[in-house]
Amino acid sequence: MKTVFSPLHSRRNVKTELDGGLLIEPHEKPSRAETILSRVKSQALGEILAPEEFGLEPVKRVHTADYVTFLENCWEEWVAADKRGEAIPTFWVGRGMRHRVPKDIDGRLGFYSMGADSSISEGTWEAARASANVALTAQKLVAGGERAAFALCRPPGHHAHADVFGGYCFFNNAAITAQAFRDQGYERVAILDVDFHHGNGTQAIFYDRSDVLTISLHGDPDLVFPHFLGFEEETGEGEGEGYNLNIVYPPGTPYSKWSMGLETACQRIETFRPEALIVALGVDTFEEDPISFFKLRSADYLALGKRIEQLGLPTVFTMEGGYDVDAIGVNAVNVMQGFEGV
Ligand code: OKP
Ligand code: MG
Ligand code: ZN
Repeated sequence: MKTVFSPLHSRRNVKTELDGGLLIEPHEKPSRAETILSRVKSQALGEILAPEEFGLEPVKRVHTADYVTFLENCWEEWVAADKRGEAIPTFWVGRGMRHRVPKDIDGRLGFYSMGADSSISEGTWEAARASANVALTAQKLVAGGERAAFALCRPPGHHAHADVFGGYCFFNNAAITAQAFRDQGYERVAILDVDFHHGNGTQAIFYDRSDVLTISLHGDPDLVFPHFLGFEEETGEGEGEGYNLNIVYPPGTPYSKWSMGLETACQRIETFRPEALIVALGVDTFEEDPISFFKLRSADYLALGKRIEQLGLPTVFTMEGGYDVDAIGVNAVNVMQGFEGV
């Protein structure tokens, strides 16, 4: 399987993440992507390609133009406003207030975000753009006849809505990939999100559509981020009714239980008969992950890859989360090797 990777991911190297009232070293750090890349090389998974430049057009098929412009200018505006730290939102639209875009950078940061865990500094824009190009290059490979491709995206994407960042995500790479397939004439596309966290952005982007099936398996949002979306009663709306599926698990879930939901997900995908599949691949379901509560083991990722392969679909894997950096390479590449039947 070919891997698409951009060294520009390292342009996202913020020093802070607001967590527990402290500014800690971010969980979503550059070594994550480098560790996965090393494992791709040491396992000789396949060729490693640099991304092509697709411009902003395919990004704006999913994200609003004003949001894209905000991200492009955010850091410069922050610096111009004489702020001394990294750009972190402090204020949000509270209940009873107006959803109106203000001029002030503090107001705009709050308007376009869902949390304060994803500081912005110089280079975040370049890295987010490169991450989308990585996904779009993998999409092009698969549309061109490859059975599957691995988009080694960083930063991740599945928490980003059409005009909202947060959860370490800026551009929704999986959604951009799905929309690219649609725009190239693929009638039905499925997104299977196996990251530990709910793919809230992906769900929201396609919630009223029946052409893109969205499925996410994740930790109960009653207990964990993103807190305000991802419950099982969310099944889609309007045309999209029945085209969103959330499968929620409690703390301590091992692969023996998690894989039952995977089976339900795979059966739903089969009845949907998509022409392409995108797997939003987080490996923060791992037993040692520092911010998650499932109990998957490294060998389970081989089984996961094998089950995905059995769907028999052209498949793009977009990298999402996984924060045990020591294990992230083995676990992510195990999915690819399970898919390839190694
Ligand atoms: C991104 B992805 C932990 C802070 C959690 C949000 C988690 C974002 C996960 N104390 N911040 O889905 O892996
Ligand atoms: Mg998920
Ligand atoms: Zn996650």
